[in-house]
Amino acid sequence: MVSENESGKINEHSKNRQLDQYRADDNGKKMTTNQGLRISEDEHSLKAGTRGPTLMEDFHFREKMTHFDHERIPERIVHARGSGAHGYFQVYEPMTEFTKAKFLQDPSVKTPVFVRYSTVAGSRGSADSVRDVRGFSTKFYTEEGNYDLVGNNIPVFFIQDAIKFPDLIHAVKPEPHNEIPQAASAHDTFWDFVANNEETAHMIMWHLSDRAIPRSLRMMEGFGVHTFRFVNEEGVSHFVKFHWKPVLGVKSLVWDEAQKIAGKNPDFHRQDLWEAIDTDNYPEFEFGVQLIKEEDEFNFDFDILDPTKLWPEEQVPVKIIGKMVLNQNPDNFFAETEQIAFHPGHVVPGIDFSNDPLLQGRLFSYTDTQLSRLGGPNFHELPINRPVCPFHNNQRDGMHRMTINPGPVSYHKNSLAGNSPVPASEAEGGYAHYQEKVDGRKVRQRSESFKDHYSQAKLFWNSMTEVEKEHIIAAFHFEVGKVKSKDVQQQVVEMFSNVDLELAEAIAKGVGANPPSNKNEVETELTSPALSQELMKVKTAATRKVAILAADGFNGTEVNQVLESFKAAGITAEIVSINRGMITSATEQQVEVDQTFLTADSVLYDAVYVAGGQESVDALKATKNSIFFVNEAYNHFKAIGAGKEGAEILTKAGIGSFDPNAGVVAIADEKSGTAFIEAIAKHRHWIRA
Ligand code: HDD
Repeated sequence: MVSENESGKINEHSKNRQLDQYRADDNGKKMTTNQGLRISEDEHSLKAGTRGPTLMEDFHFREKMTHFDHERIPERIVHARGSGAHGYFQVYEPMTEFTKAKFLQDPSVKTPVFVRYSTVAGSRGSADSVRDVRGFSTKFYTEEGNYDLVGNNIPVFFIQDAIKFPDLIHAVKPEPHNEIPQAASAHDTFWDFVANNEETAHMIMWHLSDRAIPRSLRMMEGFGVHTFRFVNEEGVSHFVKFHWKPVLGVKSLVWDEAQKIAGKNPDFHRQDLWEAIDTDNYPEFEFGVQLIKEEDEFNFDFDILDPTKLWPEEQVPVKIIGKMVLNQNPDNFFAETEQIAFHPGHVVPGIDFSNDPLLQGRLFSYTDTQLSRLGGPNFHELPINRPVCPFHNNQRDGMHRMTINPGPVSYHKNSLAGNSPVPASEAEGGYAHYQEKVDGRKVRQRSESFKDHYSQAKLFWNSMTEVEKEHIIAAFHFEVGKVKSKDVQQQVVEMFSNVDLELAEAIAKGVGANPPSNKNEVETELTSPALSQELMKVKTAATRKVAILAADGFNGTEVNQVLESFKAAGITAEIVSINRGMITSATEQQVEVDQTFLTADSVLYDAVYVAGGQESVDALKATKNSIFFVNEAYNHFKAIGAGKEGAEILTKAGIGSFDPNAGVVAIADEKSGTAFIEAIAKHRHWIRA
């Protein structure tokens, strides 16, 4: 069993059918050892007498214990914390003009995919909502082999050359002497690295922006980061950058909320992804490409091979070419999400590399890391990693080999097996590297064209709205404020004065450093509105989660009406009350409480609605928790709705008056329900600030 389908026809179900061959259903079965021997007793080890020593011959105990002792594998050196899902990808129109990649030709074909999202710095068990870059890796199981797009939710990177990657990661990971702090960049070694490696400037602007604290894995963009190549049947190449655009728009948490979520629900993003798929609210991402003709390579004021640079969308538009739908949760976290092995070098004909020195280094690192993580060279045979098309070569043996290759021949060329397996011609789908002409001396140097580290950092800064700028400054205050070394703090201030003097002065003020002495601020008024998530048009309340605060005596008619309008808008709601169990409305309608003020918290919801009904409001008013709940949601700029009597709780929570423009909506009739949903769709109401 090497492949799912020797005929090469792949559809949306191909991977699932292949995985079916490996799925084991233990339900209703008798327990056995791994050798298939039925076990009669699983709670007592074999002893010499009931109070005597355990015997060596207890093979069942030994097998069970040995397996348990070896259940862990090394976590990923980066991106250890991750969550995955199955789905499919479909192209909108044939991309024949640009690439011969088969999965980008036929709009009727659904190519199976597995996506793994991740944070970078934290350990496997760290919290989801930390400030960090998010990994966004997609494995396309195509008829021509697996294609891996191993990207992030930020379009640029910290460094320009892969040789610096170990240094970057050593600096950001917990400090080695005391293993502090977990999953955080707010510490001395990271900021020391930043201040001494100016190429980080642009990425740091993104890292300190709201992009690094996404509301949901379903609400962030994805980027291939590097410049890749598309190559068509005629051998014509275009430079290409890849984009994922979330159908729900790009939304973020606020920092105070993100930190609290890390304690209240460390699995916040993982659970959100799982529940969305479980309730058929399938996450969707449109796939986009930016294309640059080969002859235009040098027509930009940045080097297109430099991974610390993006291609402004206003200059090089994003062409939307397809859509990915994630519609199936994994069956087993370890077997699928943990064992999946991505590699930017897993390409298909029609997709090739550029000379970006970061990408070139990645092409070595990914297979190498799987060898220690997955224990040998046969990790491609693990069910989640197997292509759904056939694979044949002369590679043999090694740890955990599963394929049985009959016959004596395992070498090329040969005559005994008719010289098979035989390399395929290009016409037969054989991968041929793009024949780029390269010419140069062997040097350990960076191109002069990589040396402008500040123009695009400034472009990003210029493109932010006021509130986004405030968040970036606050993030600098937090991150650099946690740095103990005054010297490093001052270096950071000096470095960012190259980006923007006002920004650097603001950083200095907040962290108690001296104003910048360096006045080399880069001069550019350029903006790229596409970089601002606040300016993005997608505004929908679909799949958002609202807390309904209610107790006995709530206004049932009003709550029913609100729930109806929520349903129509695709919003989910939970009743939060003082105790679990049932509560009864003023008109004797019973509803079940989902959460109490102890099990829930406002940070876990997108909006709060305080149900009307005097008795209910009086009961809620008597608990400080409900007041805090509403106050906190308000301070996190979330939509607040309240029935007539609910207004009393708002007043107690320090909210002046109803004001739909500030997202505080009185729920009185159907129209006000619509206003509340619009307020939720706006996501946050910065006007309150
Ligand atoms: Fe990497 C994992 C993304 C630069 C070396 N990387 C990893 C994952 C993502 C990225 C999303 C997690 C994959 C998964 O879910 O299993 N990495 C990036 C991006 C980069 C980048 C977008 C820059 C544009 N990475 C990068 C460099 C190197 C590595 C320069 C080393 C030369 N990355 C690795 C790794 C990992 C990895 C050590 C750890 C686990 C793994 O590969 O499978 O090899």
